[in-house]
Amino acid sequence: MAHQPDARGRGESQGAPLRRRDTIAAVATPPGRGGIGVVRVSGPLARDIASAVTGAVLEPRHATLAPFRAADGGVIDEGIALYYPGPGSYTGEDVLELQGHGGPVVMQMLLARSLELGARIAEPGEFTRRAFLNDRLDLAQAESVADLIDAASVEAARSAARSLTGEFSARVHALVAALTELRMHVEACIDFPDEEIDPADRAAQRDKLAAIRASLDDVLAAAAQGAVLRDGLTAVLVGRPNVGKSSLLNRLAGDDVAIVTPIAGTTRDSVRVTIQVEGVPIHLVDTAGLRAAADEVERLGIERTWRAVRAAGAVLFVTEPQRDATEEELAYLAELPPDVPVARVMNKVDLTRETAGVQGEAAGAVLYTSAKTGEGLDALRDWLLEVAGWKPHGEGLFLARQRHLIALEEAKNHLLDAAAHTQVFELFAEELRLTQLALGRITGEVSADDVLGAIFARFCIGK
Ligand SMILES: Nc1nc2c(ncn2[C@@H]2O[C@H](COP(=O)(O)OP(=O)(O)OP(=O)(O)O)[C@@H](O)[C@H]2O)c(=O)[nH]1
Ligand SMILES: [Mg+2]
Repeated sequence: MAHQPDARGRGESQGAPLRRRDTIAAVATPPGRGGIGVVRVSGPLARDIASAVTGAVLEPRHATLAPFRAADGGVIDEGIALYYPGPGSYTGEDVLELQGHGGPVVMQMLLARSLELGARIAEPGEFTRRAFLNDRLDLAQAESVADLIDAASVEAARSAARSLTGEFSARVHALVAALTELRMHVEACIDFPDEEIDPADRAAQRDKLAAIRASLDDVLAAAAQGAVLRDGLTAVLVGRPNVGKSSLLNRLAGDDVAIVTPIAGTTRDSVRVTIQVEGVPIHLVDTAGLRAAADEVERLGIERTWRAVRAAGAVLFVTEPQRDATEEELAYLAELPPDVPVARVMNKVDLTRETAGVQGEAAGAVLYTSAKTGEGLDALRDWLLEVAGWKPHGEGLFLARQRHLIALEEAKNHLLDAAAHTQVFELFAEELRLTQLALGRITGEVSADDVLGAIFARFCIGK
């Protein structure tokens, strides 16, 4: 066969045997005070550091209460030391965890002690990177470590945990396995003239291809929904002064985030707050009301409004229902970027039952709300979810990243091309190979070093 379908190419581990790594250390718990703080050490010196600090030979994977000592024998802290010999550890190397009292000075002293004993400070994400390089986690799992830590809702955390335990990777691996099988089948046909191929074989190949396409579509749908959970939507509240933008923001956030007064031109700066709607993060931006600015501060504020609008995933254009849209409002509406979904929000419906008609182009969604009574806000939330691309999907989402979606889309396109070329075995086989390569990037079987660097650099230190 021309290509090894499951060839691995993990950057540093490619070809030459793993080079002996140095020992890294970091405070693994967040800065600040807490009941417990953990210093984590990984690498060949972990064992020696353990005995130098605790004065004991630690039994693997047993909690040992011990004094943690400085070089002069003075006690820094008393805590629990845990030693995990490699490869059965998080990183796959020898790992030491010193669980002390979570004060910043204690933690820094313990870290300094580890450095004194030969470790160096870990880079962001380096523990997880080593776990990946030592095959403890694949790339999608490693990314989900960061996503689980950063999860902003229960739903996001659940989806990240599903990726961490390998469910997402298992689905991708199943696709790769099916592709490998189909490729072997197709590549075996390459050397034979067309008339020698059993038509039943061709039919079987087409069936297999169809099955792979269907399950790729499933994975893509679950991943796309997961990406919504991770990234959410940025929605900007825009409109004339005094229409109730800040009041709507406060009501949606359930908190007095922005100042509200009857004075037109209250909000000067953009105010941001993230709310959760069914677990989907919606980043709301309240802005300075649009009008011919009265002073320099307001002018700068309105400039910021337009900047926020240009970066928006959705615009809530707020007006009052008891009057028709003004010329000015219609002009502002016309200035909104054409590709951003806009909802016309008629606020203050509690003041009047007679609502003016909606004017202006592309009426799109029209919502009637009252920031005062809360009327219409459920419909507003529903609209935001719809624009975010959220469909109630139940279980089975993966907290996918854009990187994963791009790879899945690419795989899908190659499968489409494969389907178009089932008659020419060379082309068919080549498209299947490209599909497999795209999928391999998700789990990191084929990843360039710069991609790995970019992924792990976004972790915090100690992870
Ligand atoms: N009755 C009623 N009053 C509202 C409603 N929403 C806002 N208001 C009032 O309208 C006034 C202006 O509200 P804001 O939320 O400050 O309006 P804004 O659009 O943020 O105004 P600027 O910041 O000046 O652009 C305040 O007196 C609010 O109490 C509503 O739904 N019903
Ligand atoms: Mg305001």
